[in-house]
Amino acid sequence: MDKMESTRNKLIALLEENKDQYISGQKMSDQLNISRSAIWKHMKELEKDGYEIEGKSRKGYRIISFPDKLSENTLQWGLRTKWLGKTIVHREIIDSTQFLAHQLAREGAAHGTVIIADEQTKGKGRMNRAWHSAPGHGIWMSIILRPQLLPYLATQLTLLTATVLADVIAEHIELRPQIKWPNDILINGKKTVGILTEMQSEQDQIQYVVIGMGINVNQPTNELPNDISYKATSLNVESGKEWDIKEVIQYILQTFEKSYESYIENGFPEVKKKWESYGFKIGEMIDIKTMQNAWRSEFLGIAEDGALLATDPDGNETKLYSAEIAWFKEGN
Ligand code: BT5
Repeated sequence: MDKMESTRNKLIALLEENKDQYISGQKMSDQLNISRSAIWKHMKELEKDGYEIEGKSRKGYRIISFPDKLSENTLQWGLRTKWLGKTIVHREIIDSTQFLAHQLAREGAAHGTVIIADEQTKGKGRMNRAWHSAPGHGIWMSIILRPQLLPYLATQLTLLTATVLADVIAEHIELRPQIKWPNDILINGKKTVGILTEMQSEQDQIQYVVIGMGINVNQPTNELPNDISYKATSLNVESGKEWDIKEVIQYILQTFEKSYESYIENGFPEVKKKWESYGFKIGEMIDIKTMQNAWRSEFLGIAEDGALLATDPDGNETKLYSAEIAWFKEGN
């Protein structure tokens, strides 16, 4: 955090502490050790960010409301993480947060840098599929990580991310998420979250990983595009509530940081266990579709490297790295 930002955060803290009364420009200037004109400039910046601040001559300043809208400031305010999101880049509109994340990572952005947009015009899924990113109603976010891992282990980060988002949905939103291998989270059978992990690596070393996550939060039913409305849903539709997007993002970042640290320290087994508690259950029947084939198999678990364990069409045990999977439903 640079000096400007930390002064601004202190200023917001001071206004928050004094929110029921006026605090004089002089008092703020004494406490923050900056001039009164610097205070005034910060106030103007905060107003631009959507903070509503009342200024009265001879009384001072009073904060009336915090902005709903996302910005680097509002996202960082109250964020309880050590390293994740210490740098947040927020855009109202962007092509894809993945593109900017790659660019910033190539330019040396730190481990834990977060890119967030209110709207994406070219949100992307896997294999160049489109990801619909409604303005202001979802979380469209990419995280840059620089893990000291062998490149083949990066898929574990997708599964880790899925467990983090499932935890957030279960604990904070109080809905029952199901993870569909490898990267979807469903609620009541409909997709609410998509995860896209991309990586730049050398043979035995990851340079960086970008984990993109798209979460449908506040879309009402009629705002999900027609072509996917039968298979997609949002937290709003499922819970009947509107969610504070900023709060959900902070909760995600806090949960992610904890789970990531524990994964780096203890390895994949914990993630695997958690994943299996939200994902397919061992022994369940699943439908598998690959480029060449479609068949039904028993779900045998996930391998240490994150691959899906199933039987192939001939009944032999196999590891799958890329396939479309669905729960087998009676009558399908
Ligand atoms: C994914 O791909 O599910 C990964 C989506 C990742 C999106 C995030 S948003 C932040 C970051 N920036 C980006 O540009 N991307 C990441 P995949 O498994 O390929 O699923 C894509 C399919 O999901 C599409 O073909 C649609 O059928 C469906 N879909 C598209 N938009 C959706 C939405 N908003 N909600 C639910 N399903 C959607």
